Amino acid sequence: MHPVLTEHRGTWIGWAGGDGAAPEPFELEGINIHPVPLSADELERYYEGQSNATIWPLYHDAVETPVYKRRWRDSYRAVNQRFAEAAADVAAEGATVWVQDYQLQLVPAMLREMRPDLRIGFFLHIPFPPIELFMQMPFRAEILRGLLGADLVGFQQRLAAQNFVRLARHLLGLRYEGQSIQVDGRKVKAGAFPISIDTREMERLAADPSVQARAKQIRAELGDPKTVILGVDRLDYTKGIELRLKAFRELLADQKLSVGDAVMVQVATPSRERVEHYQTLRVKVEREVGRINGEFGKVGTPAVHYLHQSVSKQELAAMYAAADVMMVTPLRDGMNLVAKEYIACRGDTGGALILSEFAGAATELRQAFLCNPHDPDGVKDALLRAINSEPAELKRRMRVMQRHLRTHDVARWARTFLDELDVDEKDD
Ligand code: GDG
Repeated sequence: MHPVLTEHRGTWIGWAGGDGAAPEPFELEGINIHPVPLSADELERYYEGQSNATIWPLYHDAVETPVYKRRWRDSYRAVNQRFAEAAADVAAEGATVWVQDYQLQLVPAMLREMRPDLRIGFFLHIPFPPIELFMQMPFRAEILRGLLGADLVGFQQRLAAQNFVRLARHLLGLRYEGQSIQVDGRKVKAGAFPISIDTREMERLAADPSVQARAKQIRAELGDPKTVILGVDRLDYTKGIELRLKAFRELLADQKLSVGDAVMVQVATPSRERVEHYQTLRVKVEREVGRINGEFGKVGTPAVHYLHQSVSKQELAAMYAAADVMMVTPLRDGMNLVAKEYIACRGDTGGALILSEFAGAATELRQAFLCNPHDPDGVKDALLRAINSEPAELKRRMRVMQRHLRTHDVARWARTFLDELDVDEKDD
């Protein structure tokens, strides 16, 4: 959101981080920052509970079982109300407010109630589930009404927007035409707005001589193998980290790959560490890494380099530039920006992207080596095809995807959404 906020001179209303009092509003790099506090109790119930142990797994096809607790729901309401009030206080007459993501789905309706003069947009960064799954949610109608408070509800994918309009009919009996829902005499539009990256900025960063030098150094430190395979994810069960490790282990066991020739680097950034699903996942991933290194590693030459830490943007760009194969294998992902960042960092040097069909990015990046992450043999096959492809073929694929990302960047994403929000107003 950073490049979007600098371009549009917006005010960012967001969680201050941590618990306790929030700092006074301040300005940073031309952006007005308006912090909103969460208490320790809200951090546990609203953020870790309702947002990340209920909504997050449910919206990601319930790949982990969602947990439903009434006290989490109450906290979600209270925090959404606080954000709505903060926006109502800050927004000028007739201003546009753009609400971001699943933690704030009640805000559009709450805000409309207080400030009917505002133009309200909502964007969901994660998938929106099909009706059958959404119907599990105990306060499903309230969430849906919350979202319908917006004038425009944006999703990463066309299918998600369709799930939403169908749900409005199914759950609330609302009429829709195309992607437009009739609500209390208003028109609420739904649409797909696939998010992207600041492509030029990422290309510039990767081309920086210090980043290029670091990329060479990383390869040397890995023992100059033929193939560097990279994974970069928040340590999250939706990202398919375990299945990627398993595919690599089986290829080593089948002797289709050998340690020394191929090495895997997995950056697993710490995330939501107090949520139980995440603690279980960490144990599983670390056990698998230990197993692979125990079975296939040699002294000084592990098969997998595992980093459970966050790295700098420069280091990340150097890793992308150093990697021959990038593995992005989520079981479900709204978009996946890592896939796009990797492509932007390749310059004209080729490289291969293995991409899950269940990532939003797969709709656009058709020249990736697409795979079904639920099929281990399919993942192994995609990895081998990527490793064994001709350099000219890899460059050709990469060039097509790079061209796409240069025009479809984050600025275009924001412009398209905000224009659509504006068009509606003129139509009214
Ligand atoms: C949600 C949706 C959607 C990761 N580790 C480090 C680091 N990162 C950066 C990556 C990338 C971002 O974090 C992760 O974005 P993703 O899109 O891959 O995934 P989520 O965090 O799940 O994001 C997703 C996205 O929202 C946007 O709408 O695409 O589907 O789930 O930018 O580079 N950055 C640094 N160090 C790290 O260790 N500096």
